Amino acid sequence: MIRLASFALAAVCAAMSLPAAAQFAKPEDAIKYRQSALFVMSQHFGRLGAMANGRVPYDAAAAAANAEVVAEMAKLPWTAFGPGTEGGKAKPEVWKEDAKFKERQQKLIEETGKLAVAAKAGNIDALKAQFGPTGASCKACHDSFRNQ
Ligand code: ASC
Repeated sequence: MIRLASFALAAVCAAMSLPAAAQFAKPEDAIKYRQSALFVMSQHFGRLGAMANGRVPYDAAAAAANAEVVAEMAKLPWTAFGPGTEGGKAKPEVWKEDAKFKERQQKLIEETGKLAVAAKAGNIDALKAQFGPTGASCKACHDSFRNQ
């Protein structure tokens, strides 16, 4: 039983350490995956923006739910930028400036995490205060790594 469990654990660890590209059947799948995660993120971020900017009434529960999705989506795209997955709107710099790209990813994950915390606080001022810095972290990465 213990042997089986440790075998299963070893298999999971081996799968996790596979090259990122190996998680996708083909490069187009990786591109579709990262674009999908980013698109879902943008939809939910947009709903938060509508509240933060007063275009729709503030709804604390909806804000918390939307921010939760944003924070989760922010973690996903990065494994889908593996070697051989050039394309979509990604600039070649993605595959040339690894440290900078990773730093931008971390910043987004950090800011969206703060956004989820702020949204859970249940007041619009907390949401407004963190909306701008989060959008800035989207933009900082786009400016360097995405074609318009
Ligand atoms: C959005 C969205 C982005 C970011 C960015 C912020 O709502 O789709 O890509 O915000 O425009 O500057």
